[in-house]
Parts: sequence; structure tokens; C-alpha cells
Amino acid sequence: MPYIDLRSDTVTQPTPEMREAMAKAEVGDDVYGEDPTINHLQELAAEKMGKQAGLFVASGTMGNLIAVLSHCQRGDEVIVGKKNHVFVHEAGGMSALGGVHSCQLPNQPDGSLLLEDVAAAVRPDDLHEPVTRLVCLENTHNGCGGVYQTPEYTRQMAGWAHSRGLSVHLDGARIFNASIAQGVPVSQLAGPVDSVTFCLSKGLCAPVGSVLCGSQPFIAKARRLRKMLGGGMRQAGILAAAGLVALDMMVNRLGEDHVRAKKLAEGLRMVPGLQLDSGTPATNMVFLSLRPEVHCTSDELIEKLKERGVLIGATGERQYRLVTHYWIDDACVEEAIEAFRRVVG
Ligand code: TLP
Repeated sequence: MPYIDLRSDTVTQPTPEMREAMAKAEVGDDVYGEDPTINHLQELAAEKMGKQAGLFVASGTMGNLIAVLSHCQRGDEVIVGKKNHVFVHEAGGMSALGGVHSCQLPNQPDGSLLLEDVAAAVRPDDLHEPVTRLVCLENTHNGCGGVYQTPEYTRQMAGWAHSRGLSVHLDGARIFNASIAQGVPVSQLAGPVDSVTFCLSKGLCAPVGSVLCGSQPFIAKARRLRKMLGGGMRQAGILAAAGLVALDMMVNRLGEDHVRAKKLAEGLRMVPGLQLDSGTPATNMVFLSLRPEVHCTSDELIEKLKERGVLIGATGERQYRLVTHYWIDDACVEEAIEAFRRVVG
């Protein structure tokens, strides 16, 4: 049975256009910088983000890790939201592999960090303490409900950080969702920060890859770190070809995923037994929980929905996330709502 897979937009399959472009891609050895398709993707990505250069990396996790390692030395400290992906879901890479310390601040419900919290977290020049080096932001913010951050917030935070000699990295895994949701160019969301990672393999449907963008010297350093981490790939233009199709054809349609997420949320709100998070969805993610009167464990709900052909992900005890994407059409939304009605209604 083909599942209606709402677990994540990472489950997206490449489109027929991507498969065709992959088959025809011109390739070369990218460690020598000789893959024309990768070079094209990196240039295009950098231009869109308002940066000097880009680096094709295997994943969002690798892009974020390389960014932190490029900005920081061992023992330096990163200021990061407690719910940021780079802190919660990236296997502790920054500390395990980079020896980078983290100072975790509460995320506001809209995903942001308070400027006064960041200001209070910056370390004094005291040899007992780590050196504060970097602030990490996330847009859209996954752990806070797929909410987007505004250009004003990004500008304000980056401007302040720069005035204190700090760098800013943006985990923009879904930055195009943030751009489409607000109707602002992505360069306004990425322009103020020093580095940004965005993913081709989520809502944009490419099978593999992310691009880390920043200044020329930053990317030169990042390229060496990518090699160190084993991420220097060879004829990977085959993958970048799908990324080019993603940037060309898949960005402007992301709004459809947001509309479907709203339809999904409206339908699920009518199902007794479900409690939708306030404000959900902001983009392509619907967050909900089971009301206490529903006698069903977290896993049971997932299993029962699976029997009806619907896959969802758990985000906590009796809490769930449903993500819309290219392979979820209106009929899938209706079927998913119906499955919930039958299981918990
Ligand atoms: N997020 C995945 C899971 O890891 C939770 C998902 O299903 O949403 N930044 C953000 C904000 C992300 O949501 C993710 C993936 C990443 C980085 C990492 O990207 P990949 O999976 O390419 O390493």
C-alpha cells in the first residue's frame, strides 16, 4: 500500500524532472573543484542567499556542523536556542567533533531568542570562561512548530551580534518556506547573517544535499573541513543536478504545502480527541496532541493510523507532527483527516 507519509518533508522522492537532469548531468571531480554542475549549484545558491560563495554538502547536519567548526575553535562557546535542531537533533556533533561548548537559551514560542537573553549570555573577557564566538539561529524553526523568523528579527539579532564581535550562523534548512510564507526574498532572511545552511532534500524534493553559504574565506575554510569530515565527494554533480531543478521548479510551489497544512489542521481541529497546538500551522507543519480522554498510547495511535495508510511522527508523549510536502495532494489531506476520525474521533 502506498502510504500517505506525513512524518516529514525529508521523505520526499525526487521528481521525474530531477531524475532526468541527474541522468544527463555533466560531472567532474568536485574535490578538484571540477564538477560543473556542483559549481553552478553553489554559485546559484550563494547568489540567492546574498553571499559570496556556496559549498555543496551531504546534509543539513553536515552544513551546520561545518559552519560551527569554521566559526569556532575548540573551547569556544556558541549561543543557541534549547530547541534548535543543531543543539537537539544533530547528535551533539559540535561538542563531540569540534570541542565547541554551547550556551542554551530558551526559545520564545515564535522560535526567536530574546536579545536581552543573548546579551546576558555573552561571556566577559575572563580566563575562567569560554570565549563566546557564535550565535545560531533557525528559520523556519522546526522545534517551535515550523514558525518563521522575520527579516527584521534576523537583521536586529545579526546587527547586535556583529557589534559585539560575534558571528551568526543560520540553520535555514527550510528557509524557502520562511521566504514564501512571508512573501519576502530569501536574501532578506539570509543576508544579515555570516553563514547559512539550506536543504535541497526537504520540501524542495531533491534526493540528497544542502548548501552552506558565506563569504569566500569562510567557504574556503569550510571546504577543508568538509574534506576532513569525509564529505569531499567526487562526481556528485549527479546529485547537484537535482538540486538545480529543486531551486528552479520547487521553491514557488511551497505555498501549496502551506495551504494544505492549513486544510489538514482545519479538518483535524474538528476531530474530538485531538488538541492542535496554538497557532499551528505557520508553514508546512501541523503539531497536535491527544486529549486525555483518548485511551491510546503514543505508539498505538501511530500503528492504527499506519494500518489505515497514514504515517505520522511523534514529537513527545502523545504529541505529534504532520508535515505536508510535494507528494501530499488534496486527496491525501482528506484521507488523513478521515483516518484520524476513525481512529480517535
Ligand atoms: N530535520 C528532520 C529531523 O532531523 C528532525 C525533520 O524530519 O524535520 N535543520 C533543521 C531545522 C532540520 O529540521 C533538519 C532535519 C536538519 C537541520 C538536518 O538536516 P539533514 O536531515 O539533512 O541532516
